[in-house]
Amino acid sequence: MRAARYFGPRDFRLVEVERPVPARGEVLLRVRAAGLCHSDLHIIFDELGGFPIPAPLTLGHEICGEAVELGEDVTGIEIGRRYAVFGPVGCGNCAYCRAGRDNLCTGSRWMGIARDGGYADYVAVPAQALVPVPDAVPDAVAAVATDAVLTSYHALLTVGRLQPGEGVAILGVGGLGLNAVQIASALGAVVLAVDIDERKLELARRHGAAVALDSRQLDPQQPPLDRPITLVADFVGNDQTKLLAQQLVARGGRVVLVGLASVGGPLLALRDISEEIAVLGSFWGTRAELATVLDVIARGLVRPRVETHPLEEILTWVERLRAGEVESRVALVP
Ligand code: FEH
Ligand code: ZN
Ligand code: ZN
Repeated sequence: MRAARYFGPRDFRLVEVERPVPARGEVLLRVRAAGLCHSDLHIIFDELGGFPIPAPLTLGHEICGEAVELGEDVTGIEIGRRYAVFGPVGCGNCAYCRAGRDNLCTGSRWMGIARDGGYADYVAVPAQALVPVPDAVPDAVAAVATDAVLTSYHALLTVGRLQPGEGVAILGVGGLGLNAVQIASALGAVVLAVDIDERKLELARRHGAAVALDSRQLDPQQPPLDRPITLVADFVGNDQTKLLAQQLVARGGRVVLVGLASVGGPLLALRDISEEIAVLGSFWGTRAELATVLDVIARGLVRPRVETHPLEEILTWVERLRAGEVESRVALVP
């Protein structure tokens, strides 16, 4: 079968490999779509601050597939049915899994990051990672729901504790940020969208942002909403956006860091302390939240923007995403 594999920094190729055989407790999926994430770029171009990636590795951690073969002891999975894959699949036994925080599982082997992922014709997945896809949700939308929507949902609701009516700033309106704009405005927040790309800012206005501004025209001393910005979610995570987040957030507010553009970076220690700013990390989401996200999408409350392209073109789309030429989320179709 075909697989887009990482062999080491800047060595990412489409190759022929053996089709996987599902081990005990695993399911073989025929991949129907796999979303392209900025984190894949950070892996390919060695920008994760030394985070260990086992090579060779098939990347792709946003997966929708059809169950075609069951490993031993698998029950409750239907051959022929479509499933979304919960990427940070937990062990089910550690304190975090038992507390429903399986995204923090100490024993997880993240799909497409620590074990072979979905940029391939087939992928073997632990059965407990599979979430049925509602009929109303297309393959590519279900794929990106597993990260680009789930991560935004988790960051705003679970970590950010978003409240209806509060002022919320979304920094970076790419794949995740645009979903965050939709989620926050659907939940009654008043949303400021910030980016440097006018096309993305126009999309944000069309998807619920009350105000959408180029960060270079934004004066943090004159926040542009009719209310304090008490929650800021940074989906970029470079030094400039981390600083802007802490300048925008109101006294006593929350900053949620999601993007990985630069490991480390500045913190406004004095302000964070004297004005009790909560700076919070947010990672991916939980399996239970993924089921909720798919339901929210099936009911049309969030409409993720996805464009599909053949798996054969993955190297082209990696370069276009890196060049900032992708407006929505790209999903590769084998
Ligand atoms: C992927 C790899 C490492 C860290 C974070 C991520 C996110 O894209 C998962 O949503
Ligand atoms: Zn990702
Ligand atoms: Zn666990």
